Amino acid sequence: MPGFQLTEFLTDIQLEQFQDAGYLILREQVPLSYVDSIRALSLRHLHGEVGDIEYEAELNYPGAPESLESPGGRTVRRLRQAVSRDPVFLHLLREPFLLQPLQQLLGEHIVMPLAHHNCVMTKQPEYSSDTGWHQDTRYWSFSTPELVNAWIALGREDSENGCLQLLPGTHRQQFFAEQLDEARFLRSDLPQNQLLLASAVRAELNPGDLLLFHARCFHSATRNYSSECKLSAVFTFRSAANPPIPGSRSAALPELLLS
Ligand SMILES: O=C(O)CCC(=O)C(=O)O
Repeated sequence: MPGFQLTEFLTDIQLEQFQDAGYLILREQVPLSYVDSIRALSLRHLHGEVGDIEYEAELNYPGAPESLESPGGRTVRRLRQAVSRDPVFLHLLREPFLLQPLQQLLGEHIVMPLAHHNCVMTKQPEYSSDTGWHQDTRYWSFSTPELVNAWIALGREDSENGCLQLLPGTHRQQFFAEQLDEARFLRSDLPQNQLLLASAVRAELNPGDLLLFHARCFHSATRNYSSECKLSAVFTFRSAANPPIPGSRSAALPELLLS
């Protein structure tokens, strides 16, 4: 999977890669000072179960504990509402190394909905789960599905600990209803999906690497088979010209006007 050196401005080649593949990795884009402080506070919030938390047991994906009361039931999947947890997140979100590439991808005025990815994903060694192939936009409601996710590695991410995998180009493709299950995951049992699934790429990341991916790009991840917790800070962005549909879940919370 191609990666790139520290930059604030995306080159034409990088822009083209994002348009074609629906993702881009910017290596060492986020300074380690951010990585270290977000990692430390995430571990504190994880162990103290602080703030708005999503538990693995609530989603019931393969590998997750059956209920909050069963063994491993308090395994955290996500520390939600990251920006409400510590000022470091707002500092990070206003940094040119993040905003500049987003402006090149989405337009001058960048908005971050608080209703969607605004979290630290916490994939723990025991009781974490497999997330099937999905598009984030499946339950999101905006004027257009043109949204971009920023995924910041707070540690090593690889196939052992459940790094993100993507299906390149799927942000531009149309899918038939029968290719998806009732929860709109791409059906991995279906012969007609096999060619697509064979094109999967793994986003192996090091601390401070930034993965930008289109919210329509299908992605998945396995559970964490390693002995250490995997942490990633994840945010979603839209252009000011792409507002949420009034009354929808996407419009349920305020938004940050970042540029
Ligand atoms: O790390 C994972 O399991 C994938 C998470 C994900 O894709 C999501 O929550 O939308």
